[in-house]
Amino acid sequence: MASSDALLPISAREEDPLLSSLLDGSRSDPNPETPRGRRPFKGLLAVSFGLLFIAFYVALIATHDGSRSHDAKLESDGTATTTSRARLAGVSEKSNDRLWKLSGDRKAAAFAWNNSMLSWQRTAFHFQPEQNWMNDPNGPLFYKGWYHFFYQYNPNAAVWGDIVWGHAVSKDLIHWVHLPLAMVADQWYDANGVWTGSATFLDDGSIVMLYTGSTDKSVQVQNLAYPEDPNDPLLLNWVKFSGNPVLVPPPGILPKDFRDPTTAWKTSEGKWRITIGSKLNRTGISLVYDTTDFKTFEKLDTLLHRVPNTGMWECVDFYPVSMTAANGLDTSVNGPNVKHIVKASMDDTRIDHYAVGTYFDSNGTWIPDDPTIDVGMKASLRYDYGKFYASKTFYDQNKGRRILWGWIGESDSEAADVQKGWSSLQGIPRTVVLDTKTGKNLVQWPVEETKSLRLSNKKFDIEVGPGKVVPVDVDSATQLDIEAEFEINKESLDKILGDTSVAAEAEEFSCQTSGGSTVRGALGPFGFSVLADEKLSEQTPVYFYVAKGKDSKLKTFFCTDASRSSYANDVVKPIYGSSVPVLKGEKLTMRILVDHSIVEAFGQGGRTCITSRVYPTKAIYGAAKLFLFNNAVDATVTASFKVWQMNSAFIHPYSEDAVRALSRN
Ligand code: DQQ
Repeated sequence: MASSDALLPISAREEDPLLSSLLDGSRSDPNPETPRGRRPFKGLLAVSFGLLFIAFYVALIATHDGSRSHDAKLESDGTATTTSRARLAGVSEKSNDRLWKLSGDRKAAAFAWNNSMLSWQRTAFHFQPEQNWMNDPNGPLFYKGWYHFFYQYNPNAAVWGDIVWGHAVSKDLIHWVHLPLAMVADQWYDANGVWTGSATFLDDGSIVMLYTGSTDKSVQVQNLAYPEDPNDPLLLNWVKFSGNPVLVPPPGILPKDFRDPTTAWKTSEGKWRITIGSKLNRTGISLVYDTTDFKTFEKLDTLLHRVPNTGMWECVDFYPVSMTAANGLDTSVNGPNVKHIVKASMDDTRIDHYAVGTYFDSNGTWIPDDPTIDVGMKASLRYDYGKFYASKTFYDQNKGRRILWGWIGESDSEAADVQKGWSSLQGIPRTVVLDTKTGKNLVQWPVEETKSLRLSNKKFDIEVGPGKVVPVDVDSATQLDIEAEFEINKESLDKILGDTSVAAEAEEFSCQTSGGSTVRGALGPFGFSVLADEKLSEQTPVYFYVAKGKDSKLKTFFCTDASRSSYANDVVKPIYGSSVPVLKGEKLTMRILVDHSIVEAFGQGGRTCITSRVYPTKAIYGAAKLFLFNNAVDATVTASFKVWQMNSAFIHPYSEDAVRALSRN
């Protein structure tokens, strides 16, 4: 591979060793692992844990003060205190601020953001609250003609803390009206936060919501809530069950390691079953409970699953996928031609990992099809190779599909978030199905309603020779939907495959560590540079890199390189990506959604997805451009693509008029 700084003029990129080690997922393990096969809940241990548990439960119920003292304790700049608050509370925090301060830029002053730059970062068609902090998606559902979206929300600041449930409704998952907060922290059992939870439809069509409360003593417990008026399609008011909490940490589980109940599914015996993420030492685990009424629960002796050395599992998701059909499955569906997905959000790395496997109804366990890529292992599959965390799916009975929501955090500093007054987005909701062609991975795709935002489009067929950069003539490049097919010219392919002097590189290549889009290989990289200024001094390339392997076969990688996305020094600018399966006869395809500070990229129909947050300082407003590039040394590439300008979504504050306007659409 050669490097070509001349082709794509850029400012030099500095590696951030601290960031690399975090993204890398390499971790040291201070605690000895629970030996394989040892059952931590059994035998003598269980007796002592049992006694401890009774004492703990009595203390938990007896010592709560029944009221909530809840002062906002944010520092004026919202940084250091917030970080430690989240960590102390036992949940994910935002750590970019610390990251850049500890990186090579630590002596430099933070970039001087002005209001015009910060205003541009707000998105036009992604879901976000009017202001302040948002994190995990919660309890998504479709009810009486409305999509409901709940989310972790801080009503008081643009940083994590004081968490309650925000709520919004939509007819199409694109246009939204914000509603009043669904649940606030007004009980001892959620005084330190109304944390993540999920919805279940009971057999009679009524809804129950299970969520984690962080109690007045910061113990993680599970609570039950339900709509006050089932006839209200907007589900405005929620009642918390008088007998809450319905579940407390079981023996052997630490008080801050028990959170995020899933949607329930039916067992063959007709009971409801849920799973809840936790950890035992460094082993990530998913506990399983059966219930008939959501008020009393029976804990299974077995775990849904466990993976050593993966740390705390947050926001576990568990659902069936069809091996044959393209539609989604309701959570309780099981049987032949059904596989089950386990997804866990790794608290240590902030990565959502999933695996495809087999579920056993009889004892509530699940095993991965391929144990070498089990949930949370370094090589395991990810929903998204960029910024995407604490995701949750739901079955949309309206359209017979399963939809995935993911929290897209910021990659800038907390100081900048405080200055702009908001933090975080939700990704465009994606349909998620098993890839029936490979049988090994999921495919994700923006919900079809996204197309309703498409305005004018332009179609292009462009042949790009090695080392060429071509401006793409679109009026404005800040809100785009791009669909493209690439074909490497046959002579180039034959030449490379037949030429033994061309070294194999597929085994060593990785988007993250192989130098990004300026490094020139025989057959790549090629793709688009989005959010680029005229001189390409800022740009975010989204590209394929095709590499020859030792077996002389080609392997394709799909990457996004944010390392030159901004002149600012106080943002994290990673190179993201992974390999992507390309089957015989398939062209290389990509789709990219650009919406101000977010770039979502879908490779090969959504087999590999990459979401990036980028914060250009020059390539904004009218100065944001789109380029096509081919940085390969040997290959000529033909790109056939369409670019749509994207409309802004209607995302309005709560009023009856706004709800009426949305119902008319
Ligand atoms: N966020 C919630 C927790 C969850 C974490 C708190 C994941 O319930 O584990 O805001 O981002």
